[in-house]
Amino acid sequence: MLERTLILFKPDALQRRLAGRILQRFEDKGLRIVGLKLMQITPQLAEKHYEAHKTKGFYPGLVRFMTSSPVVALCLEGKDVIAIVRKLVGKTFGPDADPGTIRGDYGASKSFNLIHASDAPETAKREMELFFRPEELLEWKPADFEWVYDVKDELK
Ligand code: 3AN
Repeated sequence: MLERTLILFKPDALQRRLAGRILQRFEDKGLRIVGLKLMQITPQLAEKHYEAHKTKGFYPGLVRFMTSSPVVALCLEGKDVIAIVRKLVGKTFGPDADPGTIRGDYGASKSFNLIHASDAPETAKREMELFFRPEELLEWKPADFEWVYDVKDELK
């Protein structure tokens, strides 16, 4: 089934001019951009987004980091896109992440880890609603769609 996921290129990704290279990886995989924007996250939005980590020691620093300079918010669509994107992103901490993953190739830090990606359908829905208005997410079909997927078998 086609699903959607929310991705953020964190402030370190933009400060290090890695946005283009990171986006390229998702396009190369055959995933479809359905929403994309540069934005400055407010403390309120960062706090809401990371609500689940409110009691953790790293939470205040995480909110400070996420609001320190602009981020890119990206919504991607594809079959099983949530799991695929998590694999492309890699383990949470740069030093642990495997080579070939985004964090593994570009990240050396535990707190500056370049990118966020939703981890389940419920969180993807919640996060997409936090970062995008419905009209900012577009329905469209890339010209190569039938070559990215064996449509008759995979998207029944
Ligand atoms: P992921 O982003 O891989 O889903 P989570 O959900 O465990 O990781 O953590 C959310 C975010 O909190 C991470 N992306 C990371 O930026 C931050 N974080 C998690 N653990 C730590 C930590 N021990 N120190 C600093 N930041 C952390």
